[in-house]
Amino acid sequence: ENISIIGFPMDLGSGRRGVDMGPSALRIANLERRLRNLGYKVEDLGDIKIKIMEKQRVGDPKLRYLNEVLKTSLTLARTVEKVLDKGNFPLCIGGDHSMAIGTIAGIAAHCKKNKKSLGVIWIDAHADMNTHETTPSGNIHGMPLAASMGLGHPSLVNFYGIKPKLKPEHCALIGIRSVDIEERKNIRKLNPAVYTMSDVDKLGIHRVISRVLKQFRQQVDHIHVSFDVDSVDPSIAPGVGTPVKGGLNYREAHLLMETIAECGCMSSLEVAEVNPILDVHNTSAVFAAELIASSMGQRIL
Ligand code: DIR
Ligand code: MN
Ligand code: MN
Ligand code: MN
Repeated sequence: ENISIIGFPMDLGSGRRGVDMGPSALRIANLERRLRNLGYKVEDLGDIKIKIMEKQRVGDPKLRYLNEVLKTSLTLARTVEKVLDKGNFPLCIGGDHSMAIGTIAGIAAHCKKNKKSLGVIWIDAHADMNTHETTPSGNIHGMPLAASMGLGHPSLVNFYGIKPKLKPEHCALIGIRSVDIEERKNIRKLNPAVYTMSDVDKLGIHRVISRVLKQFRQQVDHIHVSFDVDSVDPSIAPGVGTPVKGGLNYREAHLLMETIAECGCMSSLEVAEVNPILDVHNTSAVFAAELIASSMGQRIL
């Protein structure tokens, strides 16, 4: 199998600077070599061009940097769609989580052409289900999941001409522990499966992911995993856009990804929110690269 790496050095969607260096940090953590060692053919398509914040206008304070987010997401969506159309596995590395707008759009377009149904496993401390009406920050990285399911600003919801891109019953969130008050209403309205950290504590991560995979294997043809590295506890991964206490521990995170690999049913992956500025010796990117390897089949024995 061939993997195509796509870098998306975006920080316009988040409140803190530095996640634009995520793709570099992951490459420096030897992402490509780790995947080659697993037997894959890997091509790195490089980074999608994004204008620096200093050259941008904020615009609407409830949809900060919307124009540049839309413009660059279009290039990302086209690239992802092309990679899937030629039969390769897209591995998108970010960048803040607004990248999911483009990634999911490209996947949805590929699925539509090929009459496949799409499922998304969203692993994150946050639900990313705000809209311009509920956001407390105006940061677009808090909105991509709601937008993909058809809720939010028309420019995001109608993006790439597919609406909705994802059905809520084909979406599962795992690791959630920080949800804004108004955002809760959006979650209730759309009603995807949500496994909070409390659920992970009670059920165990293996039971949680097994349940999701069992359902998705029966109901969808393409499983996309959207992994926000802040799902992991900041004691292990401090270099993330928005650290939140009480996340997945080292083995929970690996077991989660190993179980996804065992299923053999993941068709695309994106890894978001690595922020080397907040990191210590690139440990979070190294950890993220290890997790990617686990999800692609790296085993202890
Ligand atoms: C918060 C933080 N819910 C917001 N969101 C995210 O600004 O909408 N942080 N995604 O990673
Ligand atoms: Mn996120
Ligand atoms: Mn997050
Ligand atoms: Mn269905």
